[in-house]
Amino acid sequence: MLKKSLVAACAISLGTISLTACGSSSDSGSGGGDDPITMGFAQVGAESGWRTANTKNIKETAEKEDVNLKFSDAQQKQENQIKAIRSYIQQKVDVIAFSPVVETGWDTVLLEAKRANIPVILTDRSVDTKDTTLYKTFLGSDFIKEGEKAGEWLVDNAKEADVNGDGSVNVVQIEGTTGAAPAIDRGKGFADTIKSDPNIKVIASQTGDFTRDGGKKVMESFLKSQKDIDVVFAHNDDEGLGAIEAIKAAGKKPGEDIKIITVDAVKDGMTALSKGEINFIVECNPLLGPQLMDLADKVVKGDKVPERVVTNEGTFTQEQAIKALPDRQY
Ligand code: GYE
Repeated sequence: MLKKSLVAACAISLGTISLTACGSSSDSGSGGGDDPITMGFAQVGAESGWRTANTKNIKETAEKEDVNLKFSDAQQKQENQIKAIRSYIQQKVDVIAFSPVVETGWDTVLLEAKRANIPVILTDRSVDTKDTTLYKTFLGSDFIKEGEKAGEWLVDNAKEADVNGDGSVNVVQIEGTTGAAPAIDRGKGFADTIKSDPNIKVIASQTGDFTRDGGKKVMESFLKSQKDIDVVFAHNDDEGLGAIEAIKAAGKKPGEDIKIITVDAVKDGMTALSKGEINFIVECNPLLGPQLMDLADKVVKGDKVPERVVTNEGTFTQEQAIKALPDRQY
């Protein structure tokens, strides 16, 4: 249980036992005693399996930790997220957490939160700002590394990935939401890594907005406009799953006639990988709830938190996906 005002001696850990023991006394000082923390969370949307798992995990953890969660879904629109943040400021929540749909354009609203003395935690995606005092910490994946892992697999498997056997590995890229940190950074990590093999070329790149439908439409157009596609690099599983539909509809075998690399490792993606329809997935962990609530507890108490908390992630081949799938939580 996360409580607002606890004496410093109790603020050592997030453990339920110590907090319950401390919080039950009447020494809670000013500001509402042992009221639960109120968190305003401005979510990106519900664009992907990753996002659904992330939302579910945040809601479940808030409930478990007795955090009063105000949740909003911005439907992938920055203006909706800004509105949600302003309303959390007005409601005087204890802490604001959000996953910025795009990287830029946040300074004004974050300054409003700062002036209202409401700490902000970035979760999952980062913002691009010169003023890093506008938020307390950023919890999430290293997206550049994710792009690099995708590129490394391709460099290591370039021979098999040259499906057309003409000596060049023609890659089409389905990007995430334009301007979003994971789209920018995965693209960068991938591009920088494949440079080491001059035979690997990105012949076309377009956004699929991190959705299945977007991935399908982009792939349909690539299949019409591009010759000899060997590989698809999709910035998330959902786009890759959409691409699979388009490839099948064009009479080709996904995973064989065209190799597919994606990011996330959600259940649907892992299922396609275990069937050989996707060839490699870079993991991106959506279960950020426990770490987020821990950080929220600390920033509300005024405790020091690290500027950056990076999540631990792996990668999956077909054999690894078959093994991991039965125990997969998301
Ligand atoms: O990879 C994608 C989602 O920001 C890490 O957003 C997240 C990305 C995730 O829509 O599936």
